[in-house]
Amino acid sequence: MTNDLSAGFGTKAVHAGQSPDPSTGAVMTPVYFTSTYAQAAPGDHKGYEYSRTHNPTRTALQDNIAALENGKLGIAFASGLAAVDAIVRLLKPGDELVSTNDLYGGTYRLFTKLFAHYGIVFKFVDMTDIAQLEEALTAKTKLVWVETPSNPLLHIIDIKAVAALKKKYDFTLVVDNTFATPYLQQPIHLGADLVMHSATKYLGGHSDVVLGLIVAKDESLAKQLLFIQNSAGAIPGPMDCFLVLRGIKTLHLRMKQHCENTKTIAHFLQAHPKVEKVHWPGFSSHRGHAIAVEQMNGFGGMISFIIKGDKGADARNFLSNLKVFTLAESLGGVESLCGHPASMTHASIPKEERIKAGLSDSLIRLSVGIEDAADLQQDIEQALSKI
Ligand code: P1T
Repeated sequence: MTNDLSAGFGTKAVHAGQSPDPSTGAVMTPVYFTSTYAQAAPGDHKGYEYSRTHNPTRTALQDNIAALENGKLGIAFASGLAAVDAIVRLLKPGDELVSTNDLYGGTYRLFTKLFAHYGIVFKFVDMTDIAQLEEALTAKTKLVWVETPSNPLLHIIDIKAVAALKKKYDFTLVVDNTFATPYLQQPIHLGADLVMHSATKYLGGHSDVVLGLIVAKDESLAKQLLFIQNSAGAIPGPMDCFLVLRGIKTLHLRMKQHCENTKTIAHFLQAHPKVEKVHWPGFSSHRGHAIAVEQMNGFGGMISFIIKGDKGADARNFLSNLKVFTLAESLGGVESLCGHPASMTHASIPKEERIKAGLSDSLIRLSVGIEDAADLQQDIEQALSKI
């Protein structure tokens, strides 16, 4: 079964793109460790010539994510940032890309420190206010980049409202769906042209692989991206593709637990006397709550928050005192992680820009895992008690 759109999410997660190996009956997709494929006569092959262009393990993963995101084609890359890089290569000097102003620091760095040198113009706007987005759009805008929920402030952008602007302006809408995953949010249904993932996070799910994915809604964009994938060559190896395929088989189960645990922790933090502000789209007081209810099937596994009166020192102490949460970059694994965006994942954004976007030195980010929520809560309580 490759792309049976009538099947439920869990069924597609387990089976899409995969069927027992015809030569042996192996139920799990083999890891094809080969760089090349025998040809019977020049040009007479079975659809596989060279592994930069095609590899059967990668094909299975690409078909699987295309089915989950309801797109035409999946295209896999060596990392999430390699996937971002491939998308920006669709542009030419003079073209403009308008992006959300709260986004992963590495994406910001790639835009402003690498691609800006090639004459592509980047604008960062607060898209929680669609009027601000429309103000930034011009005839030169070729791409609109939406990260929702955003990293690390959990802003929610109305994908349908952004897509509605395509009637008036001619741009390709990209949604970085890393925080939500297709289990919680399906951007193509909401009007996106491309969906991008750091599969390193929830899709892989076990913090053991780095990989990026794109799903294209239509054939023409898919072809251009396949050309870039083959020409620039930033492909993942077959073992990495296998690990993500295996991770995705439990995505729906893991996401349910991430959402449930995160709800418990968010409410616990919100009620704690030492906590000033909690960012989590599940609160009815969250600015994007109504949109999240509309466009997501749950509020995800990420929280960011600030300790009362903190200038940054308390955040650092708190993070060093956690025992069950591991202080580390990344997110989306079964284990809980914590981080300090200002000095870790978003350190590449100049301080002035960070502060302008609301990302202060006191912000703490949690990736809530699937351990027992009571243990996670106790861990946070003991770390806060030392402040
Ligand atoms: O790390 P990589 O697989 O290259 O993916 C980059 C990326 C893209 N988009 C989003 C929303 C991301 O969160 C990331 C990577 N983020 C982290 C490593 C982090 O800790 O936030």
